[in-house]
Amino acid sequence: MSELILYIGNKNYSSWSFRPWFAMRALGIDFREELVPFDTEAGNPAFADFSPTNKVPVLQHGAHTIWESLAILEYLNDLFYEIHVWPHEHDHRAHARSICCEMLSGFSALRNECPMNMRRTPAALAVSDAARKDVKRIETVWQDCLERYSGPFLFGHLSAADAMFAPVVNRLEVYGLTENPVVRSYMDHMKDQPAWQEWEAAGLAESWIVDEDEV
Ligand SMILES: N[C@@H](CCC(=O)N[C@@H](CS)C(=O)NCC(=O)O)C(=O)O
Repeated sequence: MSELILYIGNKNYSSWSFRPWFAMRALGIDFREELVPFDTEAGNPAFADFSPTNKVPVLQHGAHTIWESLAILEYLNDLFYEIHVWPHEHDHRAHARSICCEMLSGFSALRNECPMNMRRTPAALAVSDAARKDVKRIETVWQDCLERYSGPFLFGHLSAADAMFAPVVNRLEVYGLTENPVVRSYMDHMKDQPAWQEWEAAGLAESWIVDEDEV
């Protein structure tokens, strides 16, 4: 099989890159990482060499280019069916896809006001009502999954759903946005994963600063 190459941005800030990277690393899918740092002044011209949208993440597999984090997870699910990137049962899978589409298209107040930032020292941030509403909805979504499928991940075993929400775990943590014990225990479990710790350590070691993501 051709090598899988995952193009990503900075580990400290690139929340969309984190999603497929975390899924691949945590699920044991072999790949080569190509990190292309953001160049905010020049508008990321280097991304044009590999990305049809000038955004990351992008997965290269032989002649195939796959972009958009969710499309990459779907591709991996098709390629490694035995790994179950999505939950095995079709109704669980439908539920997982629903919440991931909600993540992809929603929670814009939270995403805009609280960028993922692995290096940020946790400190409470006063956020808008819209961002608070996003947090409430995420707490409901996670709590429902954790109760229905008995944890410790959203659908029992680690899946694309955990990967799609991984940057939100960082946001809730570093901006002090939740005290919900069920949610906090899920966040702790995610942060304990070796894949999380590998990404976080690399993010902490980076020195690039993206001013607009420093809140
Ligand atoms: N919907 C896309 C979002 C990709 C995205 O916005 N990526 C950011 C990095 S986290 C990016 O490449 N930004 C560069 C830019 O907008 O110039 C996905 O799910 O992959």
